Amino acid sequence: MVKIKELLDNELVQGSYACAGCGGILAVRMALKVLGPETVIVTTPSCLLGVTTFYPQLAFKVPCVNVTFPSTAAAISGVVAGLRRRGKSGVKVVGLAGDGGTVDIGLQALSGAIERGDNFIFICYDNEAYMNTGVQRSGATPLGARTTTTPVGRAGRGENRPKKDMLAIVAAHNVPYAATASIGYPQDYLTKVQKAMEIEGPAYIQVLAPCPPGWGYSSHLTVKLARLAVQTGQWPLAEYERGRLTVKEVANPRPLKEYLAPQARFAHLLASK
Ligand SMILES: Cc1ncc(C[n+]2csc(CCOP(=O)(O)OP(=O)(O)O)c2C)c(N)n1
Ligand code: SF4
Repeated sequence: MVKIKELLDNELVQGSYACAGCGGILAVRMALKVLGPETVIVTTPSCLLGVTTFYPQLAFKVPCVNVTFPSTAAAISGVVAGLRRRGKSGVKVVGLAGDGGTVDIGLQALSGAIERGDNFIFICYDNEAYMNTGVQRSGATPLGARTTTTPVGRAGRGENRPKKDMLAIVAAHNVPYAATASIGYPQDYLTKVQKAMEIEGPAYIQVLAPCPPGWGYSSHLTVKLARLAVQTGQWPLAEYERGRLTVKEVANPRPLKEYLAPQARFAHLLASK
């Protein structure tokens, strides 16, 4: 179990242009406190890339390679091979991508890299839409959510497909380690990052990362919503290890309405007809 007090107190990502209350940047900031300076980041077009790499500034204090959407995990394999060739052991290569760059556009390359058994961690910060380009739905958008491409009106009532089960897709590759996490439960999340670090081979973590403008809520609610998602059963905390899936039980689930009500993307589901 990671002890929060023992984490790095210096920041390895600092001075980004993320919105106030961005769950994605929190997910990355927290993970880097466990990963430490011996890390090479590979990122893809996303809010994360947009807010951390404003030339000539770079918010990361570790090396960071920016690649195209579909090639993230292929580039990860390349960096892993390059480090091996140069005899640099002990450096972890970590892919960071939004849900669009993971469950949709980056899926093929990720599948290949996992299948090859390369030694890397892939962290998907899941804000449940393509936020950087204006809140378009992705394969990770939950059923019923309003996005700019799943509007609410005469033509539809928000997203009409269930969220893609990415953990099951990754687990089907017989990956050594995969997990879901939430930025609302830092100790659980960071313990999972620590476990992923200790794996010699591919590891995947999908962390729920609320987005105030994309979900339509006030920025001070980010952590609360990340907790409510778990407490209402919307976001199970799961781990797939050595072929076994475990899901943390929610003792007394809270009413789903508590999670939905603060978010404009679900307003139509609660509106009286
Ligand atoms: C192949 C390709 N398609 C589309 C784009 C345009 N684009 C850049 S960032 C982005 C959204 C990324 O969404 P996601 O991966 O979910 O990350 P987020 O912005 O939500 O952090 C899109 C569609 C692109 N750069 N490359
Ligand atoms: S739009 Fe959302 S994901 Fe993008 S920087 Fe702002 S809060 Fe973060």
